[in-house]
Amino acid sequence: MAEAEQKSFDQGSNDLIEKAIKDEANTAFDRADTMKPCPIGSVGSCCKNCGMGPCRVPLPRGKEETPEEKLKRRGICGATAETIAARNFIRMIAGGASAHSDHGRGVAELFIAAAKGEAPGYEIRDEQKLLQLALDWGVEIGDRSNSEIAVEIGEKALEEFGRQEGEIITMRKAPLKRQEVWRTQGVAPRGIDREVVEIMHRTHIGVDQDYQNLLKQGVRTAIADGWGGSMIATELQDILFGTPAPILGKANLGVLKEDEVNIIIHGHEPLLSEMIVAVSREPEMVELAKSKGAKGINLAGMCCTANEILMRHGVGIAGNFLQQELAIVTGAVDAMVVDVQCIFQSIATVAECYHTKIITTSPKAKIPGAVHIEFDEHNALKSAREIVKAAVENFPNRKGNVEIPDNETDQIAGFSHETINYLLGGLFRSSYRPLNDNIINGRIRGVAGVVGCNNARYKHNEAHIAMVKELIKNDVLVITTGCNAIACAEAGLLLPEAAAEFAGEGLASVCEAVGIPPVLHMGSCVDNSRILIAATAMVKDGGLGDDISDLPVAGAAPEWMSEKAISIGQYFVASGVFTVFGVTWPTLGSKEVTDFLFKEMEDMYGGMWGFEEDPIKAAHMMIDHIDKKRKALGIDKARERVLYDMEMRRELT
Ligand code: BF8
Repeated sequence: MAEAEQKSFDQGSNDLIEKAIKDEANTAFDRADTMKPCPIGSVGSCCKNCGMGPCRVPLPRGKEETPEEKLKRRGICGATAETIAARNFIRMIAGGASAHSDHGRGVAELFIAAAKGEAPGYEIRDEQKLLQLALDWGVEIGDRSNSEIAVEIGEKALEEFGRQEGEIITMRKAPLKRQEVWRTQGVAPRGIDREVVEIMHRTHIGVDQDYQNLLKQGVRTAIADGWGGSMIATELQDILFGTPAPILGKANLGVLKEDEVNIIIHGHEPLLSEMIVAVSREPEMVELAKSKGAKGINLAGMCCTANEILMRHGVGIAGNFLQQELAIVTGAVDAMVVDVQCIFQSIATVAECYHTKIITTSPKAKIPGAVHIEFDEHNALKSAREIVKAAVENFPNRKGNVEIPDNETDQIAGFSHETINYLLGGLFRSSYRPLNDNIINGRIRGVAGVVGCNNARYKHNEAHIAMVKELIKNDVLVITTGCNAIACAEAGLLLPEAAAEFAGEGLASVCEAVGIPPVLHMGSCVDNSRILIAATAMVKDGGLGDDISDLPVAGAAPEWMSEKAISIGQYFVASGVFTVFGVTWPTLGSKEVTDFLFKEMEDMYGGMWGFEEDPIKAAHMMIDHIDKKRKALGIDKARERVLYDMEMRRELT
């Protein structure tokens, strides 16, 4: 492949794209060449919410539109381009928020079953976090057992999803000033189920026709995701499976092993994958693998499930979103086990060219051509054993066309909010004080949350890596989740040594003193709630204003593609964070809607959206914003460090 034609930043992936062509396995990289995006739908100018359409209302090309022409540019029902773009945008939020929150609901259900002793194999692993959550949610501790407390917490969590009135209790985690902003703007959310249904109602034909009012409901729903459904998922997962702490792991397709049974766990919910990790280490399973001619069982993760099992068990990551088909193309994957979200339907057809078994496990997500072994939370170990056995028995069926790239990297992950707190402040005085101090003294310019997907419209991982390198070079500490975290791992940025090589002098000096990488892996996409909690902790520690919108921070998703990314971006913005997306922007068909999101939201929420395809320019938009916030805080000028002698001290008194 000539360099100009390379579809991935990663050479091993490019080699596999070529192998796929030779093996006649059709991948997303091929389909992105032949399937061009619709220029009308991609900018939000197509409405298909009723049977009279789809109605298309594209901006006229190459000429200024007259007011009369604009008046006529409407759908059959009279909906304007603004209404249509806003409707499409908030339906994306509804989709993304639902995905995160339904994940959270599944965790809550398992949490209750585990607390009642009805889900063998699961137990409360983080007692301290359980008790903390009990205090936060007003659940009595007294002399009750952990199980009793956990049942009440689980039931309270489930109630939150359907809360009909008032505000979700989890939003109380936000700084007080932020909560007041939401109340003043009328976006303090009720339960996610109610908010999502209201989006679907308002965007039905003939209901809400005011784009600002539509966008307001989008904001309210996104807050119910980030500060609600996603946050509940993260909190309960930590209690059940353990709060992540720094852990060494490997990344990229090179984690696959030619002489072992390779099982890839792909998707998002760690409920079953936790059990698969346990079962794959059972001596009987390892013996079974040996009896089939393999040296052992090698587990690897893909997408956000990868982040979950890496953070808690150090299981290697085979890749991110655009590498899922390529893993199969290695010819070495004996089973790919999937649950929900970000799973290509085409993995089943790519698998037909090799020997890989695709195993679906969720009743919510089946794929024709895949084997379905349903996850039963009351009998999870049985499901996990059946799955691992199926993979092991498939090992002898390999077709001999195995090619595993030599591109494995090391990484350190597991930077939960609790870990950062401890690493910076120590066990007895855990705090964000050293981070705030280093921001105030200018060694660290600010903090950026860089997250999100890969997008087949863009060279795989290139924007992620370019943006993150530019930020750390300019002394911005990066915190990351999702597929960005995996891209950073593959580029070697999640190692303490990366600070000396890629970070600016100030950031590097802090990373070296504390022993952390310049890019901190905080988990999967639902764990973006950890970023909200970290930002709140920075506010609470003092010296950087009294709301998240005062902090010198910014957010980005340079290769986004999913509706979840839009929901995440919207709750970052609603929390007061300037957030830049790359690749494409879904409301460009309406100048009014785009201006509202990019400019007017700042007056309302202190945060706003931005769009820039070039990752370096986007990084500088973030840096400029960080500098603007530093100036407003009065910390924009480096303060001279003066060593006082006795005489100067006497003068002071
Ligand atoms: O939830 S970053 S491609 S894997 S949507 Fe999907 Fe995007 Fe990856 Fe995780 Ni998040």
